[in-house]
Amino acid sequence: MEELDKTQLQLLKNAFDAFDHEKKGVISTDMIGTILEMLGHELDEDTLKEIINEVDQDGSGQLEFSEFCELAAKFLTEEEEDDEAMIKELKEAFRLYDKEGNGYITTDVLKEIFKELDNTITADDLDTMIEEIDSDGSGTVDFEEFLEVMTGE
Ligand SMILES: [Ca+2]
Ligand SMILES: [Ca+2]
Repeated sequence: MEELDKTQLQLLKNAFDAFDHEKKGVISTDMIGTILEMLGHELDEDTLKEIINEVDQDGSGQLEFSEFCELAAKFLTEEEEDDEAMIKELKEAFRLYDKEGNGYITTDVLKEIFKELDNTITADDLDTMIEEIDSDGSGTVDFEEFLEVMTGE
């Protein structure tokens, strides 16, 4: 199961509580079709049954909150991320590498990152890649340059 972040969890908790009218800590699987429809997923009965069987792991006919999260994760993670969310994630990734908060990553650090991602990469390949990425030849990669690499634009 994909991890949900804190904001998503909070939203799910609110949604769960809203459907759990009687505050039993469970919602009936009969609700699932309705919930998914509200989220913009119209499923035929068979698909719906399959999904319910899959998420209702203890077969109780009701979804406990953890099962509900499982269900949501299936649909939330299928959604295309919008650009804004992606840029935010990349910014966070960039910050991880830019440990001193300089606003740039040195090309040496970037080489290390590429080597970690692909240990078959040759030094020549690396140099070529870095040359392309560091388009102004400053020896450092700022966020703009980093973004271009990651989004392939
Ligand atoms: Ca259950
Ligand atoms: Ca540069």
